[in-house]
Amino acid sequence: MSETTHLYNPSDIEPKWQRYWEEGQTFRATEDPDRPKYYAMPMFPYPSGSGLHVGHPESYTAVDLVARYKRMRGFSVLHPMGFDAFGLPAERAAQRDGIHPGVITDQRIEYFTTQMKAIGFSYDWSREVVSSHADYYRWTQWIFLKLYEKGLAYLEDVPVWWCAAQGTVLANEEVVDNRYVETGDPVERRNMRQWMLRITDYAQELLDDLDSEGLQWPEGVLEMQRQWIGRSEGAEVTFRVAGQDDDEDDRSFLVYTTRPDTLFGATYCVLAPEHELVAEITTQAQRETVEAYVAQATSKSELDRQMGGERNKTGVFTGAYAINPVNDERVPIWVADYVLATYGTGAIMAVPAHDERDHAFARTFGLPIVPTYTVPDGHDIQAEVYVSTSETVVNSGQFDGMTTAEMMPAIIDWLEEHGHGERRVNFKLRDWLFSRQRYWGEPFPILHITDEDGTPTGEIVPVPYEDLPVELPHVDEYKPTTTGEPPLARATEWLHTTAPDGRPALRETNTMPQWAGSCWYYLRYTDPDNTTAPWSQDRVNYWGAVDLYIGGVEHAVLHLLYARFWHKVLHDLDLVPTREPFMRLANQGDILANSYRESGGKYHHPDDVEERPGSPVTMTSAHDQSEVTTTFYVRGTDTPVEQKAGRMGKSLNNGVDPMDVIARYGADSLRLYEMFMGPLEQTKVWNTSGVEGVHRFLSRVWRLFIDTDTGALREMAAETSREQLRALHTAIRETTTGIEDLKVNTPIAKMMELVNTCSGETMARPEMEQFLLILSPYAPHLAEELWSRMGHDTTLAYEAWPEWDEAALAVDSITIAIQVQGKLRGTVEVPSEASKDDILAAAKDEVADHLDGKEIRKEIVVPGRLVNFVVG
Ligand code: ANZ
Repeated sequence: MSETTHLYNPSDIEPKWQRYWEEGQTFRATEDPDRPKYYAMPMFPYPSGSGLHVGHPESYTAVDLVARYKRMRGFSVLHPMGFDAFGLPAERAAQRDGIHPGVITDQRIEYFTTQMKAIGFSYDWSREVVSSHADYYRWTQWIFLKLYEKGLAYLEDVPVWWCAAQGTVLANEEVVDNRYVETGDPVERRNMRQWMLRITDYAQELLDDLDSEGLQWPEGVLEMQRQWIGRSEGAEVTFRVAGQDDDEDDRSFLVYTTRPDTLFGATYCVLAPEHELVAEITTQAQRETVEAYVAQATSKSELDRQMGGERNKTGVFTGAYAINPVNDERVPIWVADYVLATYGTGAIMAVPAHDERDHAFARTFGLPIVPTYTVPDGHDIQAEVYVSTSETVVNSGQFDGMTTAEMMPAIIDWLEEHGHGERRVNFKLRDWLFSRQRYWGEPFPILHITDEDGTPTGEIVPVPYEDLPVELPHVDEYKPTTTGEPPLARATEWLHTTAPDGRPALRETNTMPQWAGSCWYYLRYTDPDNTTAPWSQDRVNYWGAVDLYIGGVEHAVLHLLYARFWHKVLHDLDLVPTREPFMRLANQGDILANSYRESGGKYHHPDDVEERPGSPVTMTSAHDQSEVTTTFYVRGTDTPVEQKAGRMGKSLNNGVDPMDVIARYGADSLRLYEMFMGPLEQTKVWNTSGVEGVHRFLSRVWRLFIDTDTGALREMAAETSREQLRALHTAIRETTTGIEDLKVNTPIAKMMELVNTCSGETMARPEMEQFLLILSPYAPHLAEELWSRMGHDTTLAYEAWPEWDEAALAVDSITIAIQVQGKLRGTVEVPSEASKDDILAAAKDEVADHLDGKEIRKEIVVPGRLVNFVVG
């Protein structure tokens, strides 16, 4: 037999072990009451058309390490995978290709599954969930009905972005400059009847529980959630509208302010353009200007309005005045779009001296600026805002002289006593717009009662629980109807139905947004085949909250907030045992890849590019038209291309398919490289030649165990040397703490050091086995193979995780005498194998007094015994 056949060859090993795990159901999770549980999962993917790229397995591998480690620690581990399968891209593909999105989605899931299995993740595949399958979304509908029964789901006319070309409502983030960012289609503001979820009922709880004991989330994510919930404390203050021509006027409006302490400095008020008083109070002279302003302001998105920047504040005077309740002064009422209709009361008192936006506005329109705090010497309040509150209250009548801490309660008490206002807490969080005019989503289990000619009466009836699921009907086209109804209205037979009491009814034609399915999938994993309930109490009580959840930071707000909201509702219904769904959260950093673009703008795949270091050339960058020098060319041509790292994907044509990496280096190398690239949470640039490095390491591991001439297991040493033992136990310690702390890259370096220390010499059998066990979460195929060649006939997945021995880590030390000019001046303890440089550094430190100010002429080191410094 030729020598090479016995080298490390992952393709001989990996499929075999994947089959073994699958056939033996090695990773099947069991609700074992005698063992502690551990529940670990990555965020499930959307099965896109391009399959997994090498960015996905990063978080998957990290969770897999922990899952494998915890099994070896005696935990009963639940480590599941599923698919977030509803969504717009599949619907688009369906429109384009005329294939049902369900068919397209299931094909894509199949490819994703093949890829995942080829990487050797230890999922319990029997628990797979697919959010677009009726046996899953039946329960999404079930939960919706629970929300509806609790009064947490309601229909409302809301201004939405309507994109006629796409026939759908878009989210605020999808609209820029009145166009849909993806397609450039124009969008318009429209009031439409939409399903809303009353997440605001849970605002305080969603905020408070971020501080729950045991919740281990990145501080950045906690802060993003807090900001999004946006709790603020302040007061609502009533401003009366001043009578025109000195007549009495009994109209008034409320403003919301977080700074009632500055009330004496309120020199004008602003109403949001949508405020109901605007039309009423605007004077004849101002009417035309105000109407024109209101019309253009309401067509902008909230984001655009807030992003307007301090410099280009816009607004118009209504001609009317209000009375400031604290000093009875008449202040002008303006309309401006920096005040949002949907926050607070939709009206503000403006304090230009102490608020940046108000200051900019007052400067633009020449409104008075009156400070209510002393400002530092030399600070010109007319030119510059003063937002600090540390000074003393002024211009505020009886309150003058107070500090902010005194003023705040004093003024609120005064307002409450005089009936001019009251304390008030506000949240930025809005109710959740929960319907979409799309096909590929969960149908609502809702019926609209109609009269005999089919006109809805406005009465709504939920579909009875026993009639779930309301299955997605087949439609001839995945487009809105010609009258602008959502695509489901095309399914006329499905659409017309009867209510449980026999009255004619129409089905709801909106579908749920893509977020719905991901709000509760972690609960379904506990009991995925249940046909009588979304999950059984026993199962969900056993698994409890998810112990480890890893996914992209792009989900720091919405997905996590929505899932927490549903979880809390379910908890209030006694359906789940915990108040929070995810105890420990971690985010993986993006994996970027170099992209290669020619001057004309076209991207070439990295495989089609070659570097010619000797032939640099200047080209025009398609990114910013600058002149750049490059040494990269489209393979076999003279077309230069510019290299730039970016997110992997179709648009940059730089995706790396894990299957290609596996074909070249094997899954274990892929896994190891994913972890070796750097700290989990950091952004990293993929570099295929880096995979080669870890592959070489695994080949060395192979050669440590296997005689590559014969293919037989090598003879193990009778004894493990002191150095080997120390390197091994260092690796055990680092791997243990590294996996526990999700510092998944550092253990690899220690394992590499161990193999270096061995330099081809085996350790004794027990130590060789310990090494395999700690390697196994990273390179499970190789570890299983070598484990079985060591003579074991069962998987190592449930072997006890090795403990490190402090004694083995201890370093022998020796005492070195230190002489200066041959005279003994001290001693130092150093590790027995300390380098000459280390010994010298320690020695100099010890006798620093004797060397002070003197030039060292000579350093004599007698290894293991003494150091002598010759000075002069
Ligand atoms: C007077 C004042 C003086 C304010 C001052 C701030 C500083 P947060 O903390 O975000 O809740 N405001 C209230 N409703 C608004 C709306 N619908 N659109 C735009 N701005 C609105 O902010 C509350 C503050 O934002 C309120 O306190 C109000 O301005 C403004 F030195 O009132 B303040």
